[in-house]
Amino acid sequence: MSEYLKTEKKSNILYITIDRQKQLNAINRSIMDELTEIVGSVKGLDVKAVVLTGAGEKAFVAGGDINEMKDKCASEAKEFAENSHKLIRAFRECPLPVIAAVNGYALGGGFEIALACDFIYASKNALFGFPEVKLGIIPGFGGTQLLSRVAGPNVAKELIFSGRFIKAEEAAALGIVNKVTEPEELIAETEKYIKEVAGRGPLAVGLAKQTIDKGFNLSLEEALTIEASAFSILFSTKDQKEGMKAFFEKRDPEFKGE
Ligand code: CO8
Repeated sequence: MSEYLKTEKKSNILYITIDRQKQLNAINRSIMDELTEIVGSVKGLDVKAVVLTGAGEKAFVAGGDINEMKDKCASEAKEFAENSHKLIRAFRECPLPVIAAVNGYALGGGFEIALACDFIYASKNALFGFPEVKLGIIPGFGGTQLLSRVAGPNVAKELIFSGRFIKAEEAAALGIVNKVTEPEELIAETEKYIKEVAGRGPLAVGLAKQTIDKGFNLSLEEALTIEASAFSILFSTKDQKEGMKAFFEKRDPEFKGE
């Protein structure tokens, strides 16, 4: 494993920490590829959620490694961007909630990685932004599309055209961040949420994620068809029988993910 990625399994959660503090956790190709691989193989790990965070207080991820990008030609840059999109797909296809716990700078590729997660919890000291235009480029790791989908194209344009950084509170007001915490409470607040989800039916949680993501860019009619299909699939699971039985027996359900 890369010296810059740390993983830890703790109380049903897989923590992935990007730890390259001297460069403010800027990510290079090998970190990206490894992250894609780890998120793509969480299925067999017996965890309920994945939390992605950055080491230290200063940064979540201050972007793609500019040093690695600076001499690329156009065709290399295209391949680089397309390769980075694999990470977004891996996050979307992961059957578990993937939560970004953002501390400090989440810039460029760092903002994009956070947006690729299911949602973002951020500490008060978090700063989000797309400074790419200051480098003469645009976000290339899904940022133009992911931010538009989360906050609308007008917000995406305003932030991407200027490269302006926004604080966690402004990001929350724009619907980019789900929760803002004190810096020292970021992980505890994230864990509190995951504990709640861990008691829910895992197949239901996984299918809810898939249904929301798949339906998001379709017409309402097409999206409702996907929902009806996912809804019906769950009625052939033991978890559905257990969940409804437990309701009438006035006890907590014991879901097995079957
Ligand atoms: N890449 C490489 N090195 C970086 C990066 C980065 N993105 N960000 C910071 N560093 C390095 C600095 O060069 C510096 O190194 P050194 O100590 O050797 O000089 C060290 O980290 C500390 O940084 P600063 O001294 O600059 O710290 P400050 O507190 O003064 O400033 C900032 C903090 C404002 C975050 C500043 O470092 C900064 O502006 N960083 C660059 C931010 C940026 O432009 N990010 C976007 C990069 S482009 C991008 O992300 C496109 C993604 C494309 C897909 C990527 C797929 C892999």
